[in-house]
Amino acid sequence: MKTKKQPNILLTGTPGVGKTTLGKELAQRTGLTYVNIGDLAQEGQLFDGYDDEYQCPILDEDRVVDELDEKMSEGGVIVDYHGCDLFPERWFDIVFVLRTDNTQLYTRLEARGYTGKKLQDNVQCEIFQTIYEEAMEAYSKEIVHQLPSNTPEDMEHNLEQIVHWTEQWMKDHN
Ligand code: DAT
Repeated sequence: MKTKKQPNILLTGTPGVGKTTLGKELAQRTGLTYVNIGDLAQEGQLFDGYDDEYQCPILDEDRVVDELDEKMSEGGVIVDYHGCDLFPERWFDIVFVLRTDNTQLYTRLEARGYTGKKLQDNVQCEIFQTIYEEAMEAYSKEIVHQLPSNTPEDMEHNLEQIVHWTEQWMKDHN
């Protein structure tokens, strides 16, 4: 097995919490590669059917994992997805679950065009901390961290924390 020179980071949480904004900026600041699972699936048509209720294609999880596995073993990847138990546990050195207050999240998802059941279910997903619990089940608890993502100050603080963590990881592993 190859030893990685850079860590792999998972950014997860309910849609709208700020994973994409954080992930892209983090990639800029660290030189790590940002991978948005939704975009990757779209590009490779890694889908397996269509969900009528949520009006979105269903991810073919096995093909997504196959597609990324080699890149992940090399290290230096920031993965962004609103779920986390589909990935192999060995992929990630750290997992961040972004969290947003439900009134804030409601406004963000409405602005994105979500309505009705899709809007309500996503806000409920955040209220019930579904993704956080999924992450705590799927990964070693010590590597799972929640980050508040309500304000631009939170965003900047999170960026600084993760950049710092990444630099430290590289010192320790090189
Ligand atoms: P996600 O990738 O989790 O779906 P996003 O990065 O697309 O979320 O962000 C959704 C919207 O919310 C976008 O307009 C940016 C805004 N946003 C994200 N995080 C924020 C924060 N910490 N403070 C203020 N606005 C934020």
